[in-house]
Amino acid sequence: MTVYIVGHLNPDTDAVVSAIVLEDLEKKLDKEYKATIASPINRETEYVLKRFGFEVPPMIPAEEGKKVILVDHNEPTQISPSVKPEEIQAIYDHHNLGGLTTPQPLTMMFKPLGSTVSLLAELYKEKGLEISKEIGSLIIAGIIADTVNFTSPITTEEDKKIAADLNKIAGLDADELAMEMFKAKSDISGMDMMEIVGKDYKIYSSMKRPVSIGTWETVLPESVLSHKEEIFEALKKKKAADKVDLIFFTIVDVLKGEAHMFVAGPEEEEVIKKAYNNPEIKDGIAYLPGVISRKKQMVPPIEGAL
Ligand SMILES: [Mn+2]
Repeated sequence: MTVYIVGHLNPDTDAVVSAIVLEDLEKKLDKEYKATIASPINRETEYVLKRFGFEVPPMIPAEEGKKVILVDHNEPTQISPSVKPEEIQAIYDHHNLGGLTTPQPLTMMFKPLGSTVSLLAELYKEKGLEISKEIGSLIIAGIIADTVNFTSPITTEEDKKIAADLNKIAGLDADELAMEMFKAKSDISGMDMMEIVGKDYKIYSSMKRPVSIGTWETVLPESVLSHKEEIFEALKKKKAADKVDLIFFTIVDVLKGEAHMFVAGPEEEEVIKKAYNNPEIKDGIAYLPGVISRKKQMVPPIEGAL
C-alpha cells in the first residue's frame, strides 16, 4: 500500500523537497512511498525542481483510509484537508508542536534545525545510505530556501555542515543558486495581491486566539509594497474567509534582511507594537529591521503579545 508524503498547505521549497527526498530515502529501503503536495507550489520551488530535473509532485489524493507522512509541519490548520489525523503514520519536522492529536501512536522525528531537509540528510547518514548528486542538490536548495541562504537566525551549524558536505558531490555555487531562487520567488508577473498574500501563508490554531501570518520573501520589495491598497483589501477578505481574529502579512527583503509588516487593523496594531517594542509605523506599515524569519522572529513575539 502506497504511503503518501506531504508538506504543508501553501508549500514552500523545504516542504516540497522534503517530500521528494523522503520518497528517495524510503525507496532505498524498498518501501512504497510517494511524494505529493498539499496545494500548488511557488515559483522558487518550480525553479529548483526544473533546475535539478525533478517533476512537480502530484496533489495528495483525497481517498479515505490511506497512509500519510507529514513533512515540515504538524499544526492542524496547515495540514491538507485531504489528510485525516488517523491516516498519519509519521511526522518529520523542525517546527514547534502545534496541537495535533491522533488516535494512533506514530513515528516522530523533530529537530530544531534550519530546515526539514537538513533532518532528512542526517537520516541518510544514520541509515548508511548514499545521497545522489540530484538529491544532494535538492537538499542544499531546501536548506538555502528556509535559512535564506544561511542568513536567517534559524540557521544552525549543522545546516551549514550538511550543505557543505553535500556540496562536495553537488558542486554548486550556493550564492548563485540562492540568487536565482530568490529572483524566481520575487517574480509576481500574472499574480494578484490576493495570491501574493496567500502564497506563503500559515494559520496558527494553537495560539491563544486564531492568527494567520503570511510572508512574501523578495529581492524586490517595491514591486509588492507599491500595491499597498490592494494588499490591505486582500487582508480584509482573507481574514474574514479564514475566520482568524488577527492577520499579519510581512514583506521580507531577503537581501537587506529587513521586513515591512502590514498593520491590518487596530487590534493588529496593538499586537505589533507590543511584539516589536513600538516599531516605526508609517502609513499602516511597520518597519522591522533585522526581521526575516517567521518561525523565530514573527510567531513567538506575536504569540507573546496576544
Ligand atoms: Mn521548513
